[in-house]
Formats: sequence, structure tokens, C-alpha cells
Amino acid sequence: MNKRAEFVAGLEQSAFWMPYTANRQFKKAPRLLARAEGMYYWTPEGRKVLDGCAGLWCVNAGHSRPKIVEAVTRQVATMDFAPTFQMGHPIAFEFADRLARIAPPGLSRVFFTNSGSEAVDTALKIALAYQRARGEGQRFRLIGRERGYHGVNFGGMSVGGIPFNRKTFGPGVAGVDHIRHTHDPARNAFSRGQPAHGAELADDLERVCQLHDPSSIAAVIVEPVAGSTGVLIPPRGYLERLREICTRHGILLIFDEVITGFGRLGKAFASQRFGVTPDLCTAAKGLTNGTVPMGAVFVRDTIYDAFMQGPEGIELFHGYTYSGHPLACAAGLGTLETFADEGLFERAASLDPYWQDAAHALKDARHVVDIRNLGLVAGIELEPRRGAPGRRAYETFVKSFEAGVLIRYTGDTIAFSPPLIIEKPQIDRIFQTAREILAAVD
Ligand code: PXG
Repeated sequence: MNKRAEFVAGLEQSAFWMPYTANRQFKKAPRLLARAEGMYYWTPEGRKVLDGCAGLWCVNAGHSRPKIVEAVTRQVATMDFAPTFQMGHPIAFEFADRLARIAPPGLSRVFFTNSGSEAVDTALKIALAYQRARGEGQRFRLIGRERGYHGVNFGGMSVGGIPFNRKTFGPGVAGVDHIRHTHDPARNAFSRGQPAHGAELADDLERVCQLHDPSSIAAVIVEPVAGSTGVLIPPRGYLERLREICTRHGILLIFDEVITGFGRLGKAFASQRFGVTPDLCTAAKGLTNGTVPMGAVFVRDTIYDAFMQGPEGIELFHGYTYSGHPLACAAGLGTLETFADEGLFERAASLDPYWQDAAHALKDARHVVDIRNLGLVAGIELEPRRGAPGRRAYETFVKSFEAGVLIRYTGDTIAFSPPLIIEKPQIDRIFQTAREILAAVD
């Protein structure tokens, strides 16, 4: 047996319980990655794979970028770890201050976490604690949206709206309700950018407010563009209307920008792209270019100030051992420098029309029932195979990897979200490969 065959044979017994993966299926026929640079991965056998999904929506500046590698290398040799509970290190303050400069207007306070899931749970807890701090402690309800994905911790799971992520884990957090999702292919299929129909779906929040009494609601959380559930772009006017309703009722609006943050939609945050400013905003992934795990919550100044005007002592009983970890902060600073030096947010904006045309060129490809896009994100929805939902998209994903292009799939949608350094010929290759595979897949 050669080395690779030996490794694969051993995988079936491997101790690694893989996340969000069909372990038994995968371990029989693994897809492995061993090296990455720029727009590409390489498999252990040296096969080159174009990264059509920025790893998992996180490597926005491309792989193994020198400024990030140098920053992390320098930091690990200087100071590996230092606590942020009643202690501090300059790089954490520096990173937060740099982030505040590109944050949505007014959201210039930053709480560090280690992942998107932790950022979501932190944002929900800050929202509840803030309502209490301002004398509105009766606001205990948290409202999410059907088809929402907010990570896998208990808060995020509870406000999330994807049945498989919830149904085996008990009742979740109390006092949660959901508004309806915005997916409306009957009216909006093949929309380019934001769909025209559906602003009125935001009024579903009014229904929930009337059901529970708005004065019992602390916060509403939505993804400005929903990613994991299959790339759902907000209808024109929808986010504006959500904002209005929240403001009218004293409810905090949280944008979960874990995938939309850091240039994905052609601006630092989706909030700036849509011109709608939430009260809190979560981030992760592109924050450190995926190099070192990290998440963050951006908080409106007035919310931070409310805590700082409370009694002396610890203002918020919340935090993680690794909040503001020096390696993550170093990676983050290197990432921001790379974004700025190369103008990557503007680059994403300028590629948007080309990307849109390339995606929508698949309108007549086999199995395709809808195409959705915004910034450097696209979702192509396939007609489900009869009796086997999700199977066609899964096979497309596997065959695409074999053909040298890494994409994602969720349900029957294949999703594309490349690093923002992508070149036009690489855009062509991603969609051309998808077209060929769809023609061949049953
Ligand atoms: N919020 C949103 C909007 C996300 O997309 C999280 C929170 C959780 O982040 P962490 O870092 O805890 O995983 C996410 C994560 C996919 C895919 O292919 C998307 C995510 C994660 C893995 C795969 O759609 N999003």
C-alpha cells in the first residue's frame, strides 16, 4: 500500500469526529487539502484546486498572504498568550481601534470572541443586559428568522431557523420567536442583485410584536444576506423596514455579518452596502482572513455608554479566555492591512457586475431553477432529485472538487463566495465548471 492508501485506510478508524460532515461517507472517500496559496488549494497528491468559496466564506484576502503570515509569526515569537481579564496587551486595543474605523457608523465599540457562534451569543447577551441596564428588563424575548443561521451555540441555535440544526437539541433558549423568511422564488427567481418583491415581508415583525407585546422584545437578529441557508438576498426595502419597526418599538436590531463582513458585498459591511445601520453587528471569518479563529461584536456607542454609566466594577459578566488573543489580533491587523493595501473591498465592488453576468449565464444550464447573487456571492438553486433532496447539489460539489474547483452546497443550492482577489478568468472557470458538471449530473 502506498502512503496515501494507507492513510485513507486508517481514516475509517480515525478519532476525528468531523463537524457538519457525513463521517462514515467521508472517511471512505475523503477529500483532503494540504497546502494553500492565493486563490488555490493543493491536495496531498499535489492536485491544484481553485477556491470558489474562500475556504468557508472566510479567506477574503486569499490564502497565506505575506503580511498576515509575518504578523502571526512575529507575534507568536514575541508573546504567545496574555490574559484580557483585568489585564491587557497593546495589540488588542490597537486592533479594536482599527476595526472601529471601518465599522458601520456609530458602532465603534468592539467585543472579541473566538468564532461567529460566540459572537452571536455575545451579541444576544449584550442586548439583554443593555435592555436591563436602561430600565427595560422586561424585554427578554429574542426574535430570529426562519432559515436563519447564527452558529451552533445555544443562543444562536435558538434564534436560528434551520430545522436540522435545532430539532435534536431540545427546547433551546426560552422566549424566542421567528419571523418568516424572504425566499420567494415565485416572484423573484433569477433576480440580479436585490429582488424587487418582498419589502412587506418585514411587516411580519409587526405581527410578532403584536402577538407578544413589543415591550417584551429585546432584540431581533437577521443575516443581511443569509448564506448557509442557500444565499438569500434581502428584497429591496426589506432591511430598511425592519430597521423602522425596531426603532419604533425600542427593539435592538442585530445584523449577523459573519459572512457578509469584510468586503464580501463590496463594502466593509453589508450594513454600509444597504445603508441600514443595526445596533449591534457580529463578525468572524474574514476578520482574521480565517488564519486564527476569532469573532467580534460591534456595539453602538450609546449601548457601551449605558454600561459605563452603571455601578463601578465589572460592567458585563461575560468574556472568553481567548477574547482578544494576541495571535488573532496580529492576524487581524495583517488582514486589515492587506485589505487596505490592495483595495479589496473596492475590488469586490468592481467585480460585482462581471460576477453577476457570469453567474446568470447559467440560467439555461441543466437543473437550474434560480440564481441569486450580490457582491461576490452567488447561489444557484437546483431542482431537487425526486425522493433525494440535496443529493444533486452534493454530487455537483463532489464532482466540482474532482474537476479542480472547490464550491459549497446547502440543501439543493450550490454556493460560490471566492476570495476577493479572484481574477476574471478564474470567475469564468468556476461557472464553466459548474455548467459542465450540471450537464453531466443526473
Ligand atoms: N453566523 C453566520 C451568519 C454564519 O454564517 C456563524 C454565525 C457561525 O460562525 P462559526 O465561526 O461559529 O462557525 C456562521 C457560520 C456554509 C457555512 O458553507 C457557513 C458557516 C459555517 C460553516 C459553513 O454555508 N457560517
